[in-house]
Amino acid sequence: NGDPTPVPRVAVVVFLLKGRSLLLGRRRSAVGNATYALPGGHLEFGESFEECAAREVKEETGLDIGKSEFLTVTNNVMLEQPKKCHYVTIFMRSVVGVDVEEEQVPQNLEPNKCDGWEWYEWDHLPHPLFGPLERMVKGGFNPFSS
Ligand code: 8DG
Ligand code: MG
Ligand code: MG
Repeated sequence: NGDPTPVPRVAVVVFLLKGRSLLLGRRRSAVGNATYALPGGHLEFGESFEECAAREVKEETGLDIGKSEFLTVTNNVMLEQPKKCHYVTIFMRSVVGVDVEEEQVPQNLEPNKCDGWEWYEWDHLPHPLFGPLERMVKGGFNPFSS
């Protein structure tokens, strides 16, 4: 790619859980285009993981999440994408009805980046999932029992 010095970046993404479902949106991006991914984005200078999680979810879906908790971190080297990138990805969790008020409806606030947000049952996930998420699921990671 044309960037002079590529570096790893930190991303914070959120497993937003509601019953047996989680919130996914299909990406419109040079990274993982047309794959289903969690809400989230880049950690900004000075932010905590929790602050970043709440900010990104709000910006992208309009949902207000109260608390979120750290689940796990993965290293994602994606050199095959149209835009080569490398992310250290922090996975957080918020549960609707516990950390998030019910009755909030997700909105697609960044339609240039996402086709829309929907709740998907864990046992019937859409495909293709975004690579980093696909690898976790195939590896047996379960956000409901972590
Ligand atoms: P920002 O400008 O709002 O900070 O960034 P963004 O436009 O929201 O970035 P993003 O692509 O949604 O997220 C940043 C990176 O996080 C993404 O390019 C790769 C990494 N990432 C994963 N897994 C996931 C995931 O499930 N969802 C999202 N959104 N990003 C993920 O490794
Ligand atoms: Mg974002
Ligand atoms: Mg995002």
